[in-house]
Amino acid sequence: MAAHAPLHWDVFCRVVDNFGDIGVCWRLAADLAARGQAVRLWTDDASALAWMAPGGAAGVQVRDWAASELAEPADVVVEAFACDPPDAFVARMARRTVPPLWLNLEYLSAEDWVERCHDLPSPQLAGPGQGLVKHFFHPGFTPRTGGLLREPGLLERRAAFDRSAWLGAHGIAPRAGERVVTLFCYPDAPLPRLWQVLAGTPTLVLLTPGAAQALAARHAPPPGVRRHALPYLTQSDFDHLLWSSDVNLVRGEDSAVRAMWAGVPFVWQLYPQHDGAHDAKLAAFLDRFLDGVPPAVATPLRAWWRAWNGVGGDGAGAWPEPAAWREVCLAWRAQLAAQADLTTQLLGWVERRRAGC
Ligand code: TRH
Repeated sequence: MAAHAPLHWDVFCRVVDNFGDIGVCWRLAADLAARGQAVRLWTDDASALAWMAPGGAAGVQVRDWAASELAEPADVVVEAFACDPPDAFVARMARRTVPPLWLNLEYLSAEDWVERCHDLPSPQLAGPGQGLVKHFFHPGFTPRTGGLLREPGLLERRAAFDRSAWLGAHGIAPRAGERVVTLFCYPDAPLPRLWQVLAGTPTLVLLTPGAAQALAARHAPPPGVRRHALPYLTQSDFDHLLWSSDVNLVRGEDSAVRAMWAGVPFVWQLYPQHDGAHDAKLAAFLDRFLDGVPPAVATPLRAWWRAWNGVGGDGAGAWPEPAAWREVCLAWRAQLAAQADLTTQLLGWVERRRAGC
């Protein structure tokens, strides 16, 4: 891992809803700090960090959003998901002799336009930041994007993981021959469809708190399918949960990326958008994920993922054969792991900009 000049970073995170905003920002802040950077994470709601990262991280200061109005800007400002840092802070940025580098960290998408928009400058022609240039930093699945968060050593830890020990330590006891499925979904997930596809194979479903447990309380599973309610886990143990399962149903953005690093069959329920934009995002991802995959796997997967996301997939039936499905996920992970991770790219981008490149 190349050494990078230790800089000061301000990461701004406004919690819109759910856990992904703070989940992504925390993961980025902790990864930067682990690489020697000093990070202030400014957020309007740090409450989820109490269970997501109860021990915090060396080098990360979690600060209240409002206090940033009086703060002196750092060397690099990361505005997550266009959350608009306070005007007073931005005005200070503009007044600095050497203005900070300013990035807008965008939401994850597999759509083609992402590659065209990644790293585009946005000169601020008016307002408190007049004269500054903000750049768009797009995470993504190809080398012409900003990549995905993947902290150093993650895949090595994954390879060394002891599933049985972790499950046992957390009071989770799959029976012999029982498939383990993790469910992390939105309230509109069509759970009866999941019960239908699980029926007939002994399965232990691990239910994350919130929507998954609420849905499973309303819809009893078929015979042979057992439910186990989980507490909120730390981000590190959430990874271990994904690594302990045979199939992961994940949602949003960050848990989907973590499911890809798990190398286990997964289904992604995208954050539902009222204008149906998640349909296009889903289609774009599936086109990349299933590119070159045999129809025996690609066809049922695409149908089922579309049905799970409520965008068609009426013919959705059984899942693909597990070993073939797992091979697709392992090949996808290998393809992603061959690309520079997001934090490495971000650090390189900052160094180039500060060197005037
Ligand atoms: O919670 P989400 O639906 O967050 C969403 C998405 O990020 C979406 O892109 C965004 O627009 C919206 O928020 C505002 O799903 P996501 O992205 O997977 O974030 C969940 C985070 O919570 C992730 O970092 C994993 C973490 N987590 C734990 O650490 N432990 C747990 O027990 C659970 C259930 C989640």
